Amino acid sequence: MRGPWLTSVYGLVLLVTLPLVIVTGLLDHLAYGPAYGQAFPYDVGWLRLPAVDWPTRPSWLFRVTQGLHVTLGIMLVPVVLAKLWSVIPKLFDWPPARSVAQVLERLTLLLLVGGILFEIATGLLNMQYAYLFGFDFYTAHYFGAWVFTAALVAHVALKLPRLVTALRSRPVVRELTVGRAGTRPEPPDPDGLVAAAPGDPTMSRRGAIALVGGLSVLLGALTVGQSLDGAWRRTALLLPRGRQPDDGPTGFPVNRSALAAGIDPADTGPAWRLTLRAGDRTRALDRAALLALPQHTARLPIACVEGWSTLQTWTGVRLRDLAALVGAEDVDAARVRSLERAGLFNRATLAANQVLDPDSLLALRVNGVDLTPDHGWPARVIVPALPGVHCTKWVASIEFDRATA
Ligand SMILES: Nc1nc2c(c(=O)[nH]1)N[C@H]1C(S)=C(S)[C@@H](COP(=O)(O)O)O[C@H]1N2
Ligand SMILES: [Mo]
Repeated sequence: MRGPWLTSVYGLVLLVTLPLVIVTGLLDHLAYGPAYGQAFPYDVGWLRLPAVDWPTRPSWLFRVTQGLHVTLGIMLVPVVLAKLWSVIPKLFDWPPARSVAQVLERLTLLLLVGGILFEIATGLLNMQYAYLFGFDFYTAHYFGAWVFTAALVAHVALKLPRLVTALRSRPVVRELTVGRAGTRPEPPDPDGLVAAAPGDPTMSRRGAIALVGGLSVLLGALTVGQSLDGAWRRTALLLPRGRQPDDGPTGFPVNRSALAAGIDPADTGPAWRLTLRAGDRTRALDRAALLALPQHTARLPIACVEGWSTLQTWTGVRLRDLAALVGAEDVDAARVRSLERAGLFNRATLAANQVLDPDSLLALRVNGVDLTPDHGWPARVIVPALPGVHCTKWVASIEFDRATA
């Protein structure tokens, strides 16, 4: 079966879909940017993306970019493996260095293959929250993506003519009518992908394509549930983190429980105060005082950078109203801090547009009931289109920077 045509079919699928994975990945990095004051991701030096504030509209923006990135990325794993299998003779080309051109080509292959395997590994581990090696997966994934993308561009430039020739050599529609019995080797090719002495076919080419396509669809079907609400969520068998913990108004995924975050119930009881600060102005409000302020309700997603997302109805005080309480109508940024002491996500910086959106809330209630401890009681941030990781739970204080200060 192996040969330039089959390799080119897998290659074409990747050529069309990988740019979408790359672009959504870059957008996700922009949304979860180093600019926003969390432990992750690290500053990436000259690979920094242009400083634009992540928009708040449409509110499903990050849910879609992150969902596409993760779901497509998982679905492409069988295609990548099949493509690697189809070029196995190339990977073990011997002697390894015949000419400068060949050495350069092999170097791009090393970066290409190493790059995509690294991206798959860091992506999948991150989704399972397996922060195993004590380094920041997001930043590693980001650097790996640039290495891979550069190698991909070089590879496409080198191989595109060959891909076109190979695809023209056997019209896809005709090839799909050929069963196992009629399967013949492709003619010998300069890359040596076709076996010198092929055995009898054990499978047709259309069978190989159907197998890979079927696996891809199966993986997708076991993944998309984490981006859907209701009963669909239960189909996300591969991503247990994104599944429904239980039914009822607060039965949606929890990133970090109050227990895991070390939240002391004594700190979230009647003694809890929200501290607002802008310059030398300070206000402290308890939950009753917050509930006495104008309440606003918005239906907004939480979309976790690890892949799952969910749409819920949040009620609380507008962040811009809180800014106004300390005279920071002209807010430039807000620095939110949690009661949580040691966690990586115990603080976040919100840009001006993210504070000023009329749906940006310090939520006190969700789906008509009080927040539960795990969802951030007594108060948590929720901002349209903002990655879940910046929607700080168990908020202790918000400090507003003023534009004119
Ligand atoms: N203080 C604090 N806030 C936090 C987190 C955290 O670990 N600590 N996790 C964040 C992440 S990564 C996500 S996806 C959302 C999840 O909100 P939920 O647990 O209410 O669904 O909370 C965010 N807020
Ligand atoms: Mo998250």
